[in-house]
Amino acid sequence: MMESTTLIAPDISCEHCQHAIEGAVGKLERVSQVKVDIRAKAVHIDFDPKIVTLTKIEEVLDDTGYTVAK
Ligand SMILES: [Cu+2]
Repeated sequence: MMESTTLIAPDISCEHCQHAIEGAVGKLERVSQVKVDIRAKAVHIDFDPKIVTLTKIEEVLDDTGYTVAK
């Protein structure tokens, strides 16, 4: 069963950020969709929480340079 979440990463500012995030998070197993909304600084993710945890996704975002706001 897939789950959807929206994370806010305040450092998102342009299409470069969008592509970096969609590339990095999209590579994760059982992430079926990643969509970045540049203006909202938001990342919409559909994922299978049994295979890939939210913590893992946040780690990948952090490693890519986009720390998730809490
Ligand atoms: Cu950018």
